[in-house]
This record gives sequence, C-alpha cells and structure tokens, in this order.
Amino acid sequence: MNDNTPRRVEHQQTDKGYVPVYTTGIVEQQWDNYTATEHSTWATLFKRQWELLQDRACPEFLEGVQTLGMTPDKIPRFADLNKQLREATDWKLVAVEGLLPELVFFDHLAKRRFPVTWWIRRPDQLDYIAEPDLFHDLLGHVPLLMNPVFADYMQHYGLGGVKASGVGDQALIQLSRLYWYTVEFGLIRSKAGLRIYGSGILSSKGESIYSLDSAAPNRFGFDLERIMRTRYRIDTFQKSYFVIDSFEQLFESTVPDFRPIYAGIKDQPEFPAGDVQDGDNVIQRGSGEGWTSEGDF
Ligand code: HBI
Ligand code: FE
Repeated sequence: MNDNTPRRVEHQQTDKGYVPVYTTGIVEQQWDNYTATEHSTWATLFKRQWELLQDRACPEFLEGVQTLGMTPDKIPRFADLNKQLREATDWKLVAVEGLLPELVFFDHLAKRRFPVTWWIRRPDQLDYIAEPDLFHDLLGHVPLLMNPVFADYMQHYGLGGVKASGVGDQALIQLSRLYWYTVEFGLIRSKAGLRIYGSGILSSKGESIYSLDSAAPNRFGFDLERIMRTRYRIDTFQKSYFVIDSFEQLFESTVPDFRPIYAGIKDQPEFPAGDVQDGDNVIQRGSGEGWTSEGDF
C-alpha cells in the first residue's frame, strides 16, 4: 500500500469476510492494439468537432489542443500527451476501463491525475454514447488541463470530493451537480461572445450547436448554491446552462469550505432541470421547446 491508496474503497467478499479492495483502476493504454477502424473513428470525430469548435469553444481549449499536438491522424498516446501536460500544469493522464467509484475518481483528481477511458466508441455510436469513452475523455477534458487556472480548479474539485464523502450522500449529490454544470456542461463568456468549455458539449456535435444557438434552454450566470440545488439531464441536451465569466471565477468558487453551504441547503427544495426561480441570474430564459417533463436525474 502506498500514498495512492484511497481512504474509502469498495469491499469484496472473500473467505476472510468483507475486505477492502484497494484499487486505483489504472490499466495500460496498449496503444499498439488499436485497430485501423478505431484510429479512423478518432479521425472522423476529431475532424468534425475541430471544425465545428473553431468559433464555439473557448480560446483556452483551442490553444490546449494545439499545444498538446492532438491531430486526426492517430489516437494520441497518453505518454506523449503527458510530456506536454507535465510541463504546462503537472497533470498526468492515466488509462482506465471506464467510470470509477466516486472516491477513487476524486482521489485521482486531488493528485492531479486524470483518468481517461482507453477504449473508443464503435462506428455506429459517433453521435451518442451513454458512457464516457476515449473521445469524450481526451478531446472533451484534457485540453483544458493545459490551462493553469482550470487545472487547479479540477484538483480542488477532487479535494472537495474527498471531503464531501465524509459529510454524506446529499453533499456528494450536490457536489456532483457542480461537476456536471461546470466541467461537463459549462459555458463561458469570452471577448468574442458566449463559448463552450464543458467536455460533454465539446465532445458532442449536436450539443455544440444546441448549447449556443438554441432558444430552448435557460442560460444563467454562475451561482454555486443554485447549481448545487439543480437536477440535470443525463440522456437529453441540458435544459439549463450556467455561464462563468472566467476560470478565475470558477477556481475561486472552490476555495471556500463547502460544509456551511451543504448545511445551509440541506433542507431546501431542489429545482427541476428546466425551472427558472425568482432571483435567478437569467442571461436568457429558455423557450422550453422540445422538452419532455420527465427524466431529470
Ligand atoms: N470516473 N472515469 C471516471 N470519469 C468520470 O467523469 C467520473 C468517474 N467516476 C465518478 C464521476 N465521474 C462522478 O461521480 C462525478 O460526478 C464526479
Ligand atoms: Fe466527462
């Protein structure tokens, strides 16, 4: 056991009873085993998003892709990306099979390791896949880890997760909403207008267009407590987006101790994904067109 051991882990039944399984979930990327089809899936998805994102993604993302040297030719080798990441922000990618137990995931982030799913989606899943794959993890999450302020936010988020797991399940749900509405589906104001920084949008053709252009969703100014009380969609485009002014604003939101916030909102009602409340910082009120009422997570 070393200092990479998470504090609370899964248990497994053995002939000695239930024993903790200490696992980081880390595997090898095994780059040589990718098939021509898999490289070609990367190429298709990368070209399509790169073109679409030129005037939609925030400048920090576009710069990150270029400095990392990601190209459509081949699925990137994590070891190559790690050289650039190490120099820029001292983050490191580790290959994993997929979703990790929450605390294991938080523990990686807290140590500036980002878990990247090693496998890529099948050719019939180009437009939608329910779980994170290599394309979502690499193109969606990794370029912004080259930005020092965003990189620090991600580490602090992980540290907050480790702490929240000692507070209780409600705190973990509230914290996961922060991840969802920032890291996965966040929008940011830039000099050139509204831009995307959330990985779930950056890796989706449909939502890259919808999140900025559609009149259907609400767009609110960033509000930590509001986010922590807001449910979200996992299998449709979002009904609400939260817009930050800068990555500094995002980082500063994770500096305070969240415990008084968890305590303060513990007995307050949560909000449906698409609702607008009195006192909301509304940038654009959604038309709600095309929404289904059921299905908030
Ligand atoms: N594991 N590999 C991986 N990637 C994630 O984004 C991830 C995870 N485990 C848990 C998790 N996300 C969620 O709990 C977030 O809300 C933090
Ligand atoms: Fe993600």
